[in-house]
Amino acid sequence: MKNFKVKLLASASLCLIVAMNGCKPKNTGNAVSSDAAQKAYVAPGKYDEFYNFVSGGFNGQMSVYGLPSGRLLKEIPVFSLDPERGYGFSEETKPMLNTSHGFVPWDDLHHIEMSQTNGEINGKWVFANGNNTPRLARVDLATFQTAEILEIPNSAGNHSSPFITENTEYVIAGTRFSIPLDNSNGDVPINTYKKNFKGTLSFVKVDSSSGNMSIAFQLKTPGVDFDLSHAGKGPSHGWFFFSCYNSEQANTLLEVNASQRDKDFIMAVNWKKVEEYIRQGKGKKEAVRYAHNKIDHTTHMATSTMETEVTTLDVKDAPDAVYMIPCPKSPHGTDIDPSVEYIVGSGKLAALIPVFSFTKMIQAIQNKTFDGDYDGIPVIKYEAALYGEVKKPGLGPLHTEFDGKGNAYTTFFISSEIVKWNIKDLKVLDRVPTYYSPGHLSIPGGDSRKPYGKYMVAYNKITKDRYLPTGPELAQAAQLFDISGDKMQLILDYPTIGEPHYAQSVPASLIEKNSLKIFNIEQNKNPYVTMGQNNAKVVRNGKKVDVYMTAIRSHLAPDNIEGIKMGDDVYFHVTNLEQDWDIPHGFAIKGANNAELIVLPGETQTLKWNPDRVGMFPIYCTDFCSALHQEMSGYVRVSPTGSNVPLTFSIGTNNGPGENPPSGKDSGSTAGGGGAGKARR
Ligand code: K7E
Ligand code: CUA
Repeated sequence: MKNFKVKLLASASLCLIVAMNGCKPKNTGNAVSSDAAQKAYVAPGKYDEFYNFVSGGFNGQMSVYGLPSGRLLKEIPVFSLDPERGYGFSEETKPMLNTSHGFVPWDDLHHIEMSQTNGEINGKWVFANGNNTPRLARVDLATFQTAEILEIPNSAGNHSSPFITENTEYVIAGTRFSIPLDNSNGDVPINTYKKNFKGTLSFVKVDSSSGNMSIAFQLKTPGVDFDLSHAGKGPSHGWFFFSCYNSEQANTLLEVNASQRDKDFIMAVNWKKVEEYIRQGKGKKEAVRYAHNKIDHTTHMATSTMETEVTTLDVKDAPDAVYMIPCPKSPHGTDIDPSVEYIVGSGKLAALIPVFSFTKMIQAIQNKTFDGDYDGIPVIKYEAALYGEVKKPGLGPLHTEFDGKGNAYTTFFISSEIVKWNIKDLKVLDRVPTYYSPGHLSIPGGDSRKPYGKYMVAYNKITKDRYLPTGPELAQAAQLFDISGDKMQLILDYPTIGEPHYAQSVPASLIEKNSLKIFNIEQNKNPYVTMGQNNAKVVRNGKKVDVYMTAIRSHLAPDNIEGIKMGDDVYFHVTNLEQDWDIPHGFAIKGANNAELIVLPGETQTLKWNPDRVGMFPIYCTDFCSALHQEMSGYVRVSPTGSNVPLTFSIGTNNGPGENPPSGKDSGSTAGGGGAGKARR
């Protein structure tokens, strides 16, 4: 393998010292010199220069790192349950994971894309795709929480997503798998693929102030597999480019049968024209079902609405709006340079990189320089759209990013390397090995009109022999390179959470200034909020028991509850009264078939509990919040069905006969009231 043929990264002087000491390890070329390591060093207490948002692949989440340190700052739950934060476990967040298939607690998150203004990242939201049960998510960068999830109907495997247009007009959702569409008969022989299976490209509108998503229209296409996409910007604004493979329309052993043709396609869609057709009423309203889930940041509650209609337009009814550009060998990435003139196609099995010219493509369309059609869609002659080919760049190109200085960087999965090449003359300038088999790569702003250059991260699929062994499965890993000079220089290796695919980075200043520190409790509109500890109470309504509980350092109120009975549905509505940054409280109860809650300052979260036996159940705060965090606990007594134990609740007053609380620890008064209460009916 080429992997081991590496360049010396160490500076000459350091090499000399190492050589003189005679302790040069055999694979020193793989190691990072201390000179290089300095570039990734962020001193304790100092902030990173960039936020790095990274897809988690099959963990269904998004993680946030700092660059250049590689420090993991946060994992944001998106499509998968997260017991660490109670996401998908609390009553408030359960609706986020609702779909037309019911509650789907997991997905496969491959790509993230940050909202843009004029083709530049604006730091408001970051979108993510669900690759399994087709969904789109929007994460709010003020709270670093998932704010919205939209299911995509007529789709199966939302892989070509969530790429966006230059002013975040649309987020795209292109289906990886073609299928019989939702309201056609899906109960057909699989080998009727060519007849019955269709693809769709969904254009999802984003409200510029709220960020709310809605499906504007879906384009129905021939039954190919959509892989990746990017929008034109500036002069090419109005166009979207989608790589597609399986133009053979095979339905079995795709490895062989979808690799028959020498070229597949990049589909070019003039979405402005499609918009026009939709305005003229050429679209068809179709009955479908898909979930639309949103969090309200005043109630802290998610709601799930089942939508029932979508507007579709068949490409056959959209003349002059859709074209095919031939692209060699099962194209994967389709990437557009910051000048937005060049479209880079990456054939997974190709040994060259074709670069297409937007200007030439438009001319070819005007001159009708076509090479027949694909299922009625005009196919532009390869040479007519081609700007040129990067020759012998490596094997298996996957993804390309740009540094804004006229250079492109492409990952090669098969030859395990990143190759830097010049966009204008298509000459290879430099190559570095990666350990091993990189998928995506990421340069801050590297797919926008304003790349920040400086750093590049490779996301490697295989780390064999790079780290201490951890059993049969090893972590996926990132490698950070300094790209400010002519040569790419490896400066840091770090394992990652999940299996990263795409990632994006932005200057910290863009995000930092909008970051929320607390939720204002005065604005908490949760129907079960408890405003102040004096209002803490337990209310029974038949078998339903609502516990209005507060949390503040260092007690839960009430902390003694009696009169809960077998068969009850108990809801602990915990309001965190803190108005101080970084003081969440947790809540857990023994035996709950559920997770904990983490309640952020000013927020209310609800845990549902069904007692399964008679007895005593401790409750406690799970987040080490103060010196007396271990004291932040209590008891819930469960009695048999039909027992006459009255419902009572208290904090600080429920002391045994003749026993007094120890002096100086009059919890009744620290609690600012509390006291015993009688059940309310
Ligand atoms: Cu190349 Cu799903 Cu973007 Cu992974 S995809 S690598
Ligand atoms: Cu609150 Cu620990």
